[in-house]
This record gives sequence, structure tokens and C-alpha cells, in this order.
Amino acid sequence: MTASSTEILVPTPEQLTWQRDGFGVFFHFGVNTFAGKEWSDGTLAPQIFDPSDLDADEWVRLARDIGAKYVILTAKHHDGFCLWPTATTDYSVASSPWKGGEGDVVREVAEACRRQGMKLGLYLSPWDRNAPQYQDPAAYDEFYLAQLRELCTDYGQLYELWFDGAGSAGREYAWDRIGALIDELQPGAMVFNMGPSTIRWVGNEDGLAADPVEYVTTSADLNNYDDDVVETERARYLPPECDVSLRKGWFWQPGEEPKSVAHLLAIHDRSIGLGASLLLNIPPDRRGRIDPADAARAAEFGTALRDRFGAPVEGTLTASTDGVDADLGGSVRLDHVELAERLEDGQRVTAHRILDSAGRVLAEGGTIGVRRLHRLAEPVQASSLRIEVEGEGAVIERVAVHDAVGAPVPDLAGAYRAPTERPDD
Ligand code: FUL
Repeated sequence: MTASSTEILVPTPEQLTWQRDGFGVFFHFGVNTFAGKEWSDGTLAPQIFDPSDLDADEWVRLARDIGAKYVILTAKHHDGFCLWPTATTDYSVASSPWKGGEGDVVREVAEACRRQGMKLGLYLSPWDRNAPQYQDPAAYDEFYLAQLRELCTDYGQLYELWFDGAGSAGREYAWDRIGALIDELQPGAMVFNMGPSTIRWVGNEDGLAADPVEYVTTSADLNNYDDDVVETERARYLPPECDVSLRKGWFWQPGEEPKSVAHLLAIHDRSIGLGASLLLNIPPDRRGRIDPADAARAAEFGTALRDRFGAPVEGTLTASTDGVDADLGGSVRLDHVELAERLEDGQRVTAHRILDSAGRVLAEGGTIGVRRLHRLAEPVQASSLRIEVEGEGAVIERVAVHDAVGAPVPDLAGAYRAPTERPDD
């Protein structure tokens, strides 16, 4: 359920920064990578984890080069295997042959992020299929808190903590204590979807937000495998993150192909373009490197984004009675219009229209939020635009135009997958 439009809640400065960043890259990596599995049940031998040529700088550089501002690493997936040498369990890199048991993938990614000016987030699956304590909720809460404390203490500033609801329907965790730990050690981190969340899951794994995107809500879907919903009594400001994999699966598996550039552009427009954030998974392979086909496709996607949006013409804005006039500083050709509203006072725009100087409607829509992209039916020549908005107290703070002629056209055909089945172990 979405909160009524009369309820104006505002973002924290950290939420606003996260929304403006808008684009992250997910790295799913672990024992599953070496077994060709999406999920495993905690019994895979840690000895199979043995990347021959791990290069976290390559992963992070690729993310940065396609315009992402942050990365999220699966420090522990549902199988319980830890990518750092935790003191809480032997089921970790310390029991693997990789670097003679002295390696730490979380540290390598954290250091690569620091070197390359990228922000780091960590995924720590609440559902743990290896830990014997999982059957004893009180004991598991201590175990999980200890793992989270290690991650929140040893790897510098964290930007996002990703609490995946898969496998956790009906299970309660110690969210109050988890929240207190985050407040103590990583107060600026975004919290994904569970417990003291500050951002929500968009509700599918196709990377697609629904139109309109509303930031204030009382509910979020829990996971992709059942109908559980996280409900709160009071509405909260909880912007959505759209996750999707470059490939069919989340973990690298032989024989899978990356999505086409047209598909990726369509995902971009249906997530970032609607005012949500995008988290694109690019899974490292068994070498601990990015599969050359994935690296090439991601680079093509980055180039396509630069071709479309790399040279914006910024409008000079003058407030009008029901919106703004944007002076483009001379006649320009454009086929995309990008809008942003002021969010410090909450999301206010409920409807908007873009008109040319002759009063012709070029595009229209509902919410705007942190960013709203319109692809025009055909290119136009204009020296000014008028933006009309509905929504009490709404302020448009950016109107930019782009000329993407020649860039690939987004194509959503095939973007929707059948509802996801639980992967085999
Ligand atoms: C899901 C998990 O079950 C998948 O394996 C993956 O991690 C995805 C991002 O979230 O719910």
C-alpha cells in the first residue's frame, strides 16, 4: 500500500545522497560460483573456493567505468560461506586453498573501492544454511550479530547493508539489536529492505520499477519466492532499489549470456529513469575475474549511456505559476528530457507535462522524484521548454535535455521473466 499523498515525509541527507548516486553494481561470488549453482545448502566443501586470478580492482574499475557509484559484495550468501576470515565459523575463505587460507575477499574489494573512489556495501544473508545455530533463533542472533560486527568494524565505511529476505519468510531476527549495532558502527549506511530499513526492494528481480515511483510507503515485498510483505504501521520514506543480473543467474555459471545493450538500456529507463535506483549484478567467474563477454557488454552499456546522456544541455530555470520555464540558451536538438524535483521537503510532484514554446505536449507522466527521464517520440528542435507540475509545494530543480540520436534504442521485450522459482540446491 502506498501512503496517501497528503503525508509528506522527507529523506535523510544520507538517503538523498544514495538516491542521487542512483546506480550500483552487485557482485555475487562464493562457493556457488565454483559449483555452478544459484543456491547451495551449506554442505559444499570450502576447498572448492579457489579463484586462480582474483582481481577486485578489475571488478570495481568496471563498475566505476559504467557510471556506478557503489558496489555490493555478497560477503555471505544463503549457503553460509563467508568471504572474509570470520571468527564465527570455519565455513569461510580461511578453510579454502585460496591464498593458502590467508585471503580475504571483502578486504580486497574494500581496498579496491578505496583506491578507486567507490563506495562499498555488503550483503550478509540472514538465512544461513550452514550454521547449526540457525535452528536456535537466540543462538543464531548472537552469531549473526557477531558477523555483522566484524563486517561493520574491519572494512572502513560502509554505504549499504543488504538484508536479503529470501528463505526468511516467517522468521524473526534481532532487528532492534541489528539496528543498534548499525547505529553504533555504521550510522550512515543504507539498510536494504529488512528491519530498520532505509531503502526498499522494488518487488522483482528484473530491475524494473513500477510507474509512478513513490518514495513514501508502508510496505515492501520481502523476496522473490513467496508472497510475504514487510508492513509497517506508519508510512516511511523508503526509496526503491531495482536489482537485476547482467546474466540469467546471480552467480557466474558457464554457458549463460549477458543481456543485450537494448535490454540494459530499457532496464535503465525503467529504474533510474523513473526515479528509482539500479543495482546491476556482474558476477565474477571462477578465476575471480569478470567474464570477457560480460566485461565487453557492460562496457558497451556504459558507452551507450554516455552517448545518450553524456553531454546534457542544462536549462536555466524560471519559476512560473504551475512549474518552470527552462531556457536552453539557444536552439538545440533533443530527444530526451531529464527532470529532477527538490526532495529536501519530500516528494511532491504527482503529475507533470513537458511542453514546447508553442504549447505542444512533448511528454507527460506522474511522479518525478530524484530523476525522471522522458524519451520523446521523435527528436525536436527547441530553445525553451515549459514544465507544468501538480503537487503542493513542488519545486523543479533540474531540466536537462539530451540528444541521443544514433544511440541504441531501449527494448523491453523479454525483460520480464516468469515468476522466479526457488533455485535447486
Ligand atoms: C535473492 C537470492 O535468493 C538470490 O540468490 C540473489 O542473492 C538475489 C539478489 O536475491 O533473493
